[in-house]
Amino acid sequence: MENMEEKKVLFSAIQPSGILTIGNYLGALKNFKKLQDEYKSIFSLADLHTLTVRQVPADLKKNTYELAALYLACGLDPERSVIFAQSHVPAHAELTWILNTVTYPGELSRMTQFKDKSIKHEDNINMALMDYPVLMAADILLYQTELVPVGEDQKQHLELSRDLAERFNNRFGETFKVPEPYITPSVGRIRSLTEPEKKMSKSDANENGYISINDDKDAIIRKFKRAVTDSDNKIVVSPEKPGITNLINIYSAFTGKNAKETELEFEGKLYGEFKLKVGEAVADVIDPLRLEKNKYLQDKDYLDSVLKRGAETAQYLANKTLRKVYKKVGLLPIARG
Ligand code: LTN
Repeated sequence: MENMEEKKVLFSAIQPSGILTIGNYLGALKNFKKLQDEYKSIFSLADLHTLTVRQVPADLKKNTYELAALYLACGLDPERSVIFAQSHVPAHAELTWILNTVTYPGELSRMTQFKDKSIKHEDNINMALMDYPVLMAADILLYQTELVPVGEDQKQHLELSRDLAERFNNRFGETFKVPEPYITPSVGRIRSLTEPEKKMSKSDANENGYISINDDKDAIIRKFKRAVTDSDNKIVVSPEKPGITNLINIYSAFTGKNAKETELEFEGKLYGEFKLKVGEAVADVIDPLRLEKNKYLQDKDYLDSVLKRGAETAQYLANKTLRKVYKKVGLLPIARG
């Protein structure tokens, strides 16, 4: 951690809410290792966020280990990054309470994700679901974070984090750094393999629509073989060819070639051959990743020890900010001695 002082603080988190797709991989996990080199990086498992929709407790537990193992398989190094479970650091819930005192219900009920999830989970529209963005602001602000890698779907939440930081600072004096979005290199939206008009999603009822991190090589290749295309045989990016465009984007993202190079490489080739090549390119990355993750998963004691160590560092950093906040708002410190 040489020159730690000069590096900016970067915070990111993923929810342990089940299957991750190659969309999640490309949008977040793939960049983690590089971010770890360039920033003072903090990577959390956002388990408290996951509770905002109904969970089977045993599954949540399993998914949390899965995600921790996946972080490590992606190359995150507990010696260099802070890797921890959100619920292990009480300051996240504590700062959420304070931030709630400067948050208006209107700004939360207007959030796109809240509205979407309220439709999807209409039998369980709970207060925590609405408060989700405030918990996220607490995650970020506790570490005096400067940079937050965000995809399109979380931009609105980061904007709220910035508003809350500024509002608190204005009311109580300079306390929080105001975080900036870190624009992740765009991979283009990864779409469903069966309905390319839709985003690739793990909640898709049709398993052939998405590639999960847990798919093995055979499953990956089979799903790409079945991917929906169209009836002419041109491998080019075009709004009229959402299926082929999606496959080109996926191939580009996994091989590092751009769309033009990909088009040239497959000029005059048949769809069948192209689909196989896309499947192989994806499997070349995802298969080793899955095996590595499963190796980590076999050693729960090691995973526990990584999370324990991360929680200790995170608690130390978070409590520094929380103490400042409590003092600013006028809460009594605990008497010493
Ligand atoms: N809401 C995010 C996960 C998340 C997060 C964060 C991301 C929770 N806390 C703080 C960045 C910073 C998601 O579901 N993608």
